[in-house]
Amino acid sequence: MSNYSIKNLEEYFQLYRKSVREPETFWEEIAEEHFVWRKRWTKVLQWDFSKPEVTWFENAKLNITENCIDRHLHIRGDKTAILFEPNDPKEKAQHITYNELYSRVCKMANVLKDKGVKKGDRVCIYLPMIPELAVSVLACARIGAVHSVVFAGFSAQALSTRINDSDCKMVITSDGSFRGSKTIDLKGIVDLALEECKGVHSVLVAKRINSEVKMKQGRDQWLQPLLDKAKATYTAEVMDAEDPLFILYTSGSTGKPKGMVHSSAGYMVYTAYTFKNIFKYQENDVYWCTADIGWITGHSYIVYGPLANGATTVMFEGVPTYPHYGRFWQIVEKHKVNQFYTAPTAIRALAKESLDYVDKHDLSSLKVLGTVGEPINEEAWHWYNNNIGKHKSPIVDTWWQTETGGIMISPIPYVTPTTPTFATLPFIGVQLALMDEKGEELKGNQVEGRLCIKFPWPSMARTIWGDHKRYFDTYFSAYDNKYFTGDGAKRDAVGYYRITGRVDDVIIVSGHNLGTAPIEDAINEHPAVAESAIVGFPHDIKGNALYGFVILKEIGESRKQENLRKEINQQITEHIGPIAKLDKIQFVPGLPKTRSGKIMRRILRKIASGDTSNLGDISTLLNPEVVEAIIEDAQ
Ligand code: 6R9
Repeated sequence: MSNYSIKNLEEYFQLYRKSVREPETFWEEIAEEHFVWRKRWTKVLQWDFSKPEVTWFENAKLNITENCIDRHLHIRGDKTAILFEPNDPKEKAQHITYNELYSRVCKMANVLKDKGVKKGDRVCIYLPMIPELAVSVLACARIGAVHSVVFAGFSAQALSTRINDSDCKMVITSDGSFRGSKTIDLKGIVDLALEECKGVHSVLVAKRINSEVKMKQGRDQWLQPLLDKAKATYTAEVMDAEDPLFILYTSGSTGKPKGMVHSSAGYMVYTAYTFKNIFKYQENDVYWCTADIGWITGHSYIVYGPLANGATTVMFEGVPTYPHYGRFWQIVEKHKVNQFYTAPTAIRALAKESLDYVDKHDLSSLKVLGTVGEPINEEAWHWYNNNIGKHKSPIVDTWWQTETGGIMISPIPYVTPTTPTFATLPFIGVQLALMDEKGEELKGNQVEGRLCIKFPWPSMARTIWGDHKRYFDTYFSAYDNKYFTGDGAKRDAVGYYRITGRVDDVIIVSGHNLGTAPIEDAINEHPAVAESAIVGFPHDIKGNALYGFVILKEIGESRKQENLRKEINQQITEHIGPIAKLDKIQFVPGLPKTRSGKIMRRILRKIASGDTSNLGDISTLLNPEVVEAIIEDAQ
């Protein structure tokens, strides 16, 4: 058991050294002692980053749901696996035990099988944060189908692109969703999306908001009656270690979203091991991650990591601000939450409000606090530490990505001394490198560069669905034999890492990754628009907000321009979703470009953040005169 739970700093360093010196032995021991396998592996690791090809636990057989559910039944069958807290505090919470989860997942698995879903088929899940979402994910895994969860805030167009990219046969959705005081017509969005998706033969619809929806004959069916008739047992499909478990889309610097493909065995081992140590989960703790399962954080640290450890994991349907700013703290008190994991943007939004919302609640159950998704600023860190953790719950600032599958840099609570805004040390097995502009690795401390990873870890994505070349080009071509993260980082005097932010064209808004290219594509489709460029600028709550510089085909009068601003945001909402709306739109006569025609975003970023004092050398621009004009008019 010892390697599975890290007790002090010395042990961390010892294990870290072992994981670097003998990575195969290290991971083999973890895999052997803490998981159930149908068949043992023949080789722990094979890798070649020049292709890139990575295989963990080659030839092993397993089913992740046997590890997340079945093996717990005889020891903790009556323990709550999923604690569902609805959007409306007046609606009762649901405690779904491991026994119940088993039968719900098996019933769902039988429904999927009956509808013709086979091992390897892709199933799109477009559901709000209701138990059916976790159940559908696990049911896919149980029958060996590859789930592709699409966050239920994405538009019809974003949904259809994702469905078509991975050729999904089926969509699981609901009539609608509750979000704070609003309801969202999810089924309507699916109907619209499916006009573009010829490969989808069936749609299963969970009932959540009891709205009137149109059901297309021969394609759409209500889920519940099918579940009622289904058998409550299902023998798990035997999967190969490297069989894809799921696809999850993430934004890229260029147009199309990237369908990151995750494996079965490596993903399971790494998410379970990180969960146990980074949240210091103890039997009977109640753990709550506020993310949505539509993002990687929800996959790894609401569903798979916690359940593989037999944990009680809270699933919250609502938003932090409804019906009031104390909703999170009310839930912590109500369910006596021990580990609480959220995003800096939520902390900043709540920190703006009166402390009464916090102080009304007993938060003494909390033992560990976590953050993820973007760099946490010092002020938010202290607010979290003072008012939520009361200086007694360590904050784990966890850095990782959709691509990494699990947490890569983080303190270990009660083990690693924390420093505000530092994600601190690499997790066991994670070999980081900082690279300079010339492509050399920066050795020693007190250096800053581009963050890379130079050795495989079990939960790394294996490819981009349908485009292995893009996988290589995006992550493995910048530096020989290294995975490039897209982030910049500093290593301080004691070897702690601080993430400085993206160095590519991805902008993180409220913790959501947004690529500039798809937003620009959406804007450019407006008939009045000639060209556009999006940059991020600092925002108190969202971390970054979006600033659009737009060239119109004709400069109209200002009233018309106001309407255009609305239409442009409407266009973005339709193409991507409301999360990508622009905070500011400036109509400009031109965009600063290099002689090779590349937009100089560096200059636009400075203008957007109001810092025009030092724009650097603009003499190399094709059109330096537009810079003056843009500055004059900047908002
Ligand atoms: C898990 C997740 C990944 C990008 C990543 C980085 C940023 C995430 C962070 C952080 C600073 C942290 N990021 N955690 N930056 N400190 N603790 O968020 O995955 O949605 O793919 O985003 O988020 O820029 O590259 P994903």
